[in-house]
Amino acid sequence: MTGQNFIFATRLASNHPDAPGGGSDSDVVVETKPKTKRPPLYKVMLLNDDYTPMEFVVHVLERFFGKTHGQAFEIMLTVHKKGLAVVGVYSHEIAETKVAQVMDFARRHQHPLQCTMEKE
Ligand code: TYC
Repeated sequence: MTGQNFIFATRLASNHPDAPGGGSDSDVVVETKPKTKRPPLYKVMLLNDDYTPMEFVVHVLERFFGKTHGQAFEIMLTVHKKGLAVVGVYSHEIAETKVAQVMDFARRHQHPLQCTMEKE
């Protein structure tokens, strides 16, 4: 983050800064944080299991995460071998939507596939 922001605080009275010639040696410099904060991002992850077919996971990655077939196959294999993989990073609302879409799609097809999110 570039630059610090400062405000000048002062006692209210004859030395009020809004008054002409306001401010005095009693003014205090207060450091504040710049208030433009980026919103937090969330990792969306797929978890491995023993039952969900590989081709179903590949389809999920293409359909909900915009992966090409090659990318989807690679990510699916990573999940299969390592237990989980991050499949995308999104705002809280988008991540929640992705998780809900995948969980609903898996449930409707009676696969135990799990999708979770975690603050980055
Ligand atoms: N382990 C599954 C199988 O052998 C494949 C699989 C991959 C399941 C990724 C879930 O998130 C997953 N059929």
